[in-house]
Order: sequence, then structure tokens, then C-alpha cells
Amino acid sequence: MSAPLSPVEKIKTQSRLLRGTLAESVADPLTGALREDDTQLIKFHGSYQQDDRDLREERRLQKLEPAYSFMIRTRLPGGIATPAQWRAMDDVATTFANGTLRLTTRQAFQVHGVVKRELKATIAAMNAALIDTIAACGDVNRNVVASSHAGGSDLEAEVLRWSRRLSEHLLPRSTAYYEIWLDGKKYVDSGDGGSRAVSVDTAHDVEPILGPTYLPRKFKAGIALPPVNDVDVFAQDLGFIAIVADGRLSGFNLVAGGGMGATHGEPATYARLASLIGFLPPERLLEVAQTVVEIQRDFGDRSNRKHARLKYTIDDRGLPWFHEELARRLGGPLAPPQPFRFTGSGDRFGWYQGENGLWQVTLRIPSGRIADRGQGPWRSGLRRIAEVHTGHFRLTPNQNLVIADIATADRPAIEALLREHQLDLHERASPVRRDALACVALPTCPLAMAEAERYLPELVGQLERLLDKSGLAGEPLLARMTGCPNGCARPQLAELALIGKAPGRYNLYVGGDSRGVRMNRLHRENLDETSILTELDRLFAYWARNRQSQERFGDFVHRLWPAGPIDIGTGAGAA
Ligand code: SRM
Ligand code: SF4
Repeated sequence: MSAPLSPVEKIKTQSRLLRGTLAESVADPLTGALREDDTQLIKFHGSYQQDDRDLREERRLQKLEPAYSFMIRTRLPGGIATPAQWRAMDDVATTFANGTLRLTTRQAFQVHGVVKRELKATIAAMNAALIDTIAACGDVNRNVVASSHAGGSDLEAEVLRWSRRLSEHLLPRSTAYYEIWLDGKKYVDSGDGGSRAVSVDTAHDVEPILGPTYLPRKFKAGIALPPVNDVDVFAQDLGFIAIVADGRLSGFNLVAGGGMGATHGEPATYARLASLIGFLPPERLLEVAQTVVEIQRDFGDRSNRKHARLKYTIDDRGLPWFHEELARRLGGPLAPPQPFRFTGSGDRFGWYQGENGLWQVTLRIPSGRIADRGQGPWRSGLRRIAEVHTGHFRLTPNQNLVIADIATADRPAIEALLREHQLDLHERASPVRRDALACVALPTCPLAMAEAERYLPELVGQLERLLDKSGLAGEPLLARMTGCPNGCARPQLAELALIGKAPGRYNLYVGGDSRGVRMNRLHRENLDETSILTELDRLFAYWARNRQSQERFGDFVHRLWPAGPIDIGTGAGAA
């Protein structure tokens, strides 16, 4: 007998293509929360119900319901936003959210702290700026990421076009979104720099690709443009690596079955790098992507949500099965993969002139948090830039920001604004500070077991101190941290990672690379800060003494201990 469907499958089945009782839940003035089933459905519309975990205990003692609010995530293929869209998101942050914008590891905006009665107005404000939130979360294809550092080249533009087409192609076709949030309207480009609302037929919905129960689990796609692997293509369920011949896009290598999420202590759950499958010409991208999605739709596990990503479908049935199933559905196998080479997964910071003659400047935004606090008046500064900038903004998969396509004549004004608002951290920060990532974690993420974003600045300070102590100041080191093993900052693809286990306690992972092609592995479990620093002090000292030439930390660890325990004894000897 097959295992029963998971409760979320039943909610989807009964939802009338993602409607459920969301409209009634949102309108109910008696609580700040949604009905339970609707908390699942709202994800497909780009939002999560959350509560402020810092206030939980206090509210409980006061016999109040938790401080419910909503996080809203945008769909922004390739992370592109116009200055007008930036201003609109900035307005949303002030008017409806907690006064900050969050750039995510998938090139999207998030706002936190929107209360239920303002959800509709918030989503409408984003849509009026031609930014929607459809499928930003939920069991669907999420925001499609695309490499963002080719400096406005034709290839970059082509990759971006494919990311948009892929996102559109795999979107749910249900009109529930327009019905619930926009009173049956949809915003379209008005052709004069603005938008206008047009009516949507909400009576005849079908889901030709996804089907009425959508996918078994979240699904992620991305396109990398070598040599940069900023999208961490091997972390995607469905990845495409652009192959360039004679300066032109000749096609893509397909990779499938990547995913980072796992659960502590449950070996049946694990992070997995996507497998390299084959090569396809550009014009087959949508067909191949759809076919991979349909395989996962038909074979993915709908009973156990911890075992429902494409990576498990592939591993359960075997990679040869996946090749055969794909070939059967496509009417023949793909060509063998073409050679490619990645040099790094980090961002290209600072100023550089693109192939199009325009300037790009990549800013360091720790954890993607844009606020007027701590680091300086960053939100105000970017607002001022969005008022004069004539190019666009590009959110990177490393939570940073490119101000793209700046004319030479406009550069001094932008530079002055960056300086005035202390937005020049990329010039001041050490490599480890520049490249580090942390997920959101506390206080908004309900799954966080430990701090991440709020702890990152302090942790990086400690890493800098330890590197300095071992004579390694200024060395690049890719460090990432998350508040739990779900992997939202893709920590498994860092040279050094801390993954939250309990308040103040982390598992320490080492040995990944800086190109996003090799995962790290567990070194020590359940460490408090003192033990983390003691262990890293020993490891860094050993690395400093025994590295070959400019060997990076992750490569060093991997060379010495390609498998098995990492044992440096007292840490005093040579390798
Ligand atoms: Fe994530 C769940 C934040 C990228 C794997 N992720 C969550 C939730 C929604 C918590 C929840 O389920 O209630 C977090 C909301 C926190 C908050 O308060 O904002 C959350 N994930 C994020 C973001 C904002 C992290 C960031 O600091 O930027 C990223 C939003 C990306 C976007 O714009 O769409 C984010 N999440 C990722 C990534 C990285 C990526 O996709 O490149 C991963 C690892 C890749 C993967 O999916 O395997 C990731 N998030 C997860 C998982 C584990 C999934 C799994 O297969 O086990 C969960 C939990 C779940 O789905 O059950 C999760
Ligand atoms: Fe939350 Fe865990 Fe994702 Fe961090 S990794 S945002 S703690 S789900």
C-alpha cells in the first residue's frame, strides 16, 4: 500500500487552484493570523505568515496571540529592478513593513513585518510597480536566478532573457492571485514608464504544466554564465550552464537534482550537488526545463515532504533512470555536456566598465539588509541613487547589489552619493567580510535554531582576528552561516560554514571550495562560540604553516583530508 499523501497535498487538492479560504482569512478582523490551511496556500502567492520570536514569550505571558505579521517575497528573475521599482519597494518598506528591505540569496526582495490588514495594499503597491510575488514561495518553480557579473554584455542580456522566459513559462496559470489580491485586475506596462490595471478572466483556470496539485515540493532553477558561478548552479533543482563558442551562446549544459536542505540527525535527508546531465541548444531550454519539471511532478514523493525534492526522486530511482525518462519524454537523449570552467562563486565588487561602455558598481550589503542603521544611512542613500540613476539595479545571489549601466558622465554623482551614505563598504571590508553570507534566521524565521544575520558581523570580526593572528590577514575565505540546516545561504557550498543547532550552538563544516563545485563536510558538532574560535584558531594556524603557495583554506583542508576525519593533533606539526 502506498504511503498516505502529506497534509499539504490535501490542502492543495481542495484549494480550487490556490484559492482556499484565503480571501476570507485575510478579511477576518478578529485575528492577525490566517486559518491554518491558508498559511500553506499563501506561500504560493509569495508570502509567509510569521511571528516575532523575540516577543513570543512576553506575549504568551500577557495572554496575547503571537505578534503575527507577514513576510512578502518578490519574483524578480535575474534580480533586475528599475530605479522606479526600487523606489516603490522602498516606499513599501516604509509604509507597510519594518522599514528595511532584504535582498535574498535568490536575487529577490523580501519585506518583513507586514500586518494582515495591510497585506492586500502591500501586494497591490508592488504590482503597480510591475513587481509580482507569484510563486516566490510554495511548491512551484521559485524565482529564477541568473549570473549578474558579465558587465552588461550581450551574453549577459541573453542569459537574463532566458531566465525571464523560464520563470514565465513555469509560472502557475491560476488567476487566484489576481482575484484575491488585486480585485481581478492585473498590472501591465502602460508604455509611458508607468503601469495600468487590466481585467483578468478568473473563471476559467487550468494548470497545463503543474497540474492541480502543483509540484510535490519547492523547485528552484538558475542559469550560470561561466566563469562566474554566483548562482551556485549546483544547488539548483534545475540548472543551466551557458556554453559560449566564438563569443556566442551555443547552448546550455543541463544540471539537475541539486538542493541544500537537510535535517540534523536524519541521514535520509542531505544536501546534494546537481548532476551534470547533457547539452542542449538555447531554443530547447523551455522544453527541457518543462520536461524536468513534469518528471518531478509525476514521480516526486507526495507523502513525505522531507523527501520530496527532485534530488531524492533522482537518487531513489537512480541517475540512469532519470536520463532514460528524460530521453523518453524528449524523444531522444541530450548531447553530452560541453566543457566549462568556473573561477568563483563570489561577486565582482567595486567599479568596472561593461562591454556596453557603461559602468557597474557592486556594493557589499551584509546579509542583504538595507536599513538606515548600523552601517550607515544605506536605505536613504540607495533611495537618493534611485532618484537620479538612469540604468537599473541588479540584486545578486550573494545578497549584494549592483548599480548597473551608469553613464561615464553620471559616475561622479553616484560615487559622491555612495561616499556620503557610507555605501562603500566593499572598499573597506576584508575579503572574508566582503564574501560572507548569512540567512535571515531570528527573529522572523520560524525554523531558526540559532542566530545568523544578527550574529554574522561579530563572527566575521572574530574570523578576521584569528586570520590576523596566524599571519593570514587579507586572505580570501568564503564563510557562510545559517540558523538551521535548511541551507538558505547555501552554507554547504562555502569553505567554512556554521549551521545552527541550538541557541548559541553550531555545527562547523570545512573543506568546500570557492567556486560552488565542492561541498564542505561536518567537522565538529554543537559548538559554542568559544569552542568554534578555539577550533578555527588551530585550523587556521595549521593552514598558515602547511599551505602550498596561495592555497585557499577549503582547498587545503580537502587536499589533506579528502575523506575521513580531519585530524590535526595538537596542530603544531607540518603536514
Ligand atoms: Fe530558504 C525555508 C529564507 C533561500 C532552503 N527560507 C525558508 C523560510 C521561508 C522559513 C519557513 O519555511 O518558514 C525562511 C524565511 C526567513 C525569513 O524570515 O525571511 C527562508 N531562503 C530564505 C532566504 C530569504 C534566505 C536569505 O537570507 O536570503 C532566501 C530566499 C530566496 C528567494 O528569494 O527565494 C532563501 N532557502 C534558500 C536557499 C538558497 C537557494 O535557493 O539558492 C535554500 C537552499 C537550496 C534548496 O532549496 O535546497 C533554501 N528554505 C530552504 C529550506 C529547505 C528546503 C529543503 O529541501 O529541505 C526551507 C524549509 C522548507 O522548505 O521546509 C526554507
Ligand atoms: Fe530560517 Fe533555516 Fe533558512 Fe536560516 S537556513 S532562514 S534559519 S530556514
